[in-house]
Amino acid sequence: MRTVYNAQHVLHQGKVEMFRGELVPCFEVPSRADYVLAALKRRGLGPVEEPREPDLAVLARVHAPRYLEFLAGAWDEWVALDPANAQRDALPSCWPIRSFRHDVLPASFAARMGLFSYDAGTPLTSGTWAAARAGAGCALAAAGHVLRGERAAFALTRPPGHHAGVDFFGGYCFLNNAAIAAQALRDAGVERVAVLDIDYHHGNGTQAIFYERADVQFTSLHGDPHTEYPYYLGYADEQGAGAGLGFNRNLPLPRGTGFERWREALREALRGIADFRPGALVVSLGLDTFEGDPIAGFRLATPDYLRIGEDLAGAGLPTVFVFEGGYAVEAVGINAVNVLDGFMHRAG
Ligand code: 6XA
Ligand code: ZN
Repeated sequence: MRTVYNAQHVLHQGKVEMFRGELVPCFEVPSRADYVLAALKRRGLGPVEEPREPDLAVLARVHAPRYLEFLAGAWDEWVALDPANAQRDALPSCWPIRSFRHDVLPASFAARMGLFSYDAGTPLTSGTWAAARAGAGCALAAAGHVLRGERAAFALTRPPGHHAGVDFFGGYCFLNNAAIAAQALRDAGVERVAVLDIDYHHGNGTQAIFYERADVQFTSLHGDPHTEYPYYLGYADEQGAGAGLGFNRNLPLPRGTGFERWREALREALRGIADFRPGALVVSLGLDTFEGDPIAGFRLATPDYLRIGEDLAGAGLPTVFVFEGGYAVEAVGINAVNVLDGFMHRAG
């Protein structure tokens, strides 16, 4: 399997995030991708290539132009407020929730940070835009390989993407790489695209992007939002709206869930995907379902990831894998490659 690697990921290196009333070191660190790359090479999974920069117009197929403009200029604005900010991450601290206006674009940088985000755990840094933009290019290039007939391709990039919506960042995500890949497949003529999100956390951004559409089906297996981040979306009764009714499926599982039960949910998800008869599958590949993950609560073990890859290959679909969460950094590399290896074994 071909990997499209974002060598610019390292430009996004947050210092701190808000966690339980304190600013703590970021969990979403560059070494996550480094461990995956090392494991890929060690196990000879296939060629690794770097993509070209994507056009902004392609990103605007998913994201709002005013949001992309904000991201592109945010760091310079932050430093213009105070030159000492060059040493600090930018974090939002004020949000326009119910009863506030969202149509006005305030002049204040702090106000726009809040308008375009939903948590204080997602630092914006000097290299965030460059890293995120190049990462979206990886997702697009991986989709391109699949469109040209490859059975599967892997977009190895960070920051992750599945929490990012049309016009907001959060959950360590800025550009929704999986959604950008799915939209690219649609735009190239694939009539129905399935997105399957197996990260521990519900992919609220991806769900919201496609919620009213019948051409992109979204299915997610994740920690029950009653207790798990992102809390406010990811419940089983969210089935899509308007033309999209029936094309969104959430399978929340309780904290503590082990592989046997998780795999039953995966197979249930795959049955729903088969019924949709998609032309391609995009997998949001989070590895924070691992028993050793420091910020999640499922109990999957390293060999289980081989089985996941096999089950995914059983869908028989051209598949784009997009790297998402996973913070037990050393294991993330092995577990990610186990999924891809299991997939290729079964795919033959
Ligand atoms: C709250 C936890 C963010 C979860 C990020 C993640 N700071 N999403 O792994 O998939
Ligand atoms: Zn996650």
